Amino acid sequence: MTRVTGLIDSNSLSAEDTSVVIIGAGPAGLTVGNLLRAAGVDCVVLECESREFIERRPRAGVIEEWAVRGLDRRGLASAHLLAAERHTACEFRLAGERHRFPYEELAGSRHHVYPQPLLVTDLMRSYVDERGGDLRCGVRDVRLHDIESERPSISYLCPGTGRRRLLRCAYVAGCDGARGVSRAALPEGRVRIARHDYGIGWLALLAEAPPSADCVLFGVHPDGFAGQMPRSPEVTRYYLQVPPGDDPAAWPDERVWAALRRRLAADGAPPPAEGRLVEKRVLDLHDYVVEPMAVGRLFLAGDAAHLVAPIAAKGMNLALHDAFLLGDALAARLTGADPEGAALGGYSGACLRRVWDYQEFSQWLSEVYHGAAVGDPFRAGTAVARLRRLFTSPRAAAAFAEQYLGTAERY
Ligand code: RFL
Repeated sequence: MTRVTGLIDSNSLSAEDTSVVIIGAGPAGLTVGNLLRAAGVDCVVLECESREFIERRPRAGVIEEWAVRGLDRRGLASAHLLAAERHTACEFRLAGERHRFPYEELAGSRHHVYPQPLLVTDLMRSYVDERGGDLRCGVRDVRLHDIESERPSISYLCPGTGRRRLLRCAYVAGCDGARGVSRAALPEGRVRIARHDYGIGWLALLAEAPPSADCVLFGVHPDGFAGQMPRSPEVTRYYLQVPPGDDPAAWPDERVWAALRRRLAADGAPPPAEGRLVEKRVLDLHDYVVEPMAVGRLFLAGDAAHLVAPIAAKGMNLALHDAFLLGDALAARLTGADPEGAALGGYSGACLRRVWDYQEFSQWLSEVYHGAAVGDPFRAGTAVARLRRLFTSPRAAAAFAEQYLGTAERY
């Protein structure tokens, strides 16, 4: 376990030793923490929010089946996750027509409908309550030191005392999401950060209302994209394409529901069921990728390393993929199963193949969703052709299903 080794300098920094410090208790950080604890490796998870807050934060809603299997193989899939509702199809709506896309038949795989707060709660329970993992919530001003040395350290302000504390470790897992400190701690010139801005906004909405269909809906409309993602029988996520930087206040509830009704309208389809809108915020769609995902003893995972706009519902799946590889590689290195750290050495390359594939798919899908609404008749024509190809070419449909479910055999 973590050992307190006493004071190390005149500022009364109390220093402790542990094997791995994990910054961030999202899906990536908690998965890495669980894998380390299961292997008997000591670690500390530092999180700036409270446990209650992160167990309720609404975000993703679906997990690809390979990721559920990955969790299950590592003893991290709860009975609820394994029994969760599965999605086997999605539906595109275009020019008043409904096109159901039965992806399970094509890819042999499904999505599990399991909102991110439930997964985080499961992982938290397993890490803290079952495995006795060390989680420190509410920490402030986390700083990374000496990440290119063999003994990096992390310091932070303790919420209870307001004092700075120091954790010395062998490895650091930077799992602190898009706004964390890990990425910023990478030494200049050692990584490349590739970024893509879509120039498109999405109004992200959560409604206390049942979904109006049993699957995800994608509305392709000249006014802009609209999406409906069932979360539970009581809660539904909606997205509306809006100008980037738009003010959510410009979208009073009546305007939201009118736009959803119009953009999702199709023959014989019921209108969206209305309910209280409990989240309303504008996302400016963008992606980035950090290459490589590791420098010295700092390994990034999840959104800290790459952001993929929620266009194809990929972010949490990528975070889990990274966490499986990183947790397994760190455990192997620290238990002596992989004394040379070969898996850690291959970590970044192994993650990035899936990351870039998902980024490319999101870009491709973005054009399908948004091309009809950019005001350029040429792009509108090619976007609709892209979509129609899915309903006329079995090979194109199969390729789409494989990318949508992430089932390619090798990346
Ligand atoms: P997270 O979940 O952001 O967790 C990072 C954690 O780090 C903490 N933190 C810090 N802790 C200590 N010190 C600091 N300085 C810190 N700074 C931050 C944070 O409080 C947090 O607890 O990152 P992680 O683990 O990499 O997981 C990534 C996923 O959360 C993300 O990719 C998904 O939510 C993306 N996403 C979706 N992904 C899917 O696979 N399917 C979906 O359907 C889907 N829908 C979505 C989404 C993201 C959305 N937002 C955030 C734009 C829908 C939305 C609206």
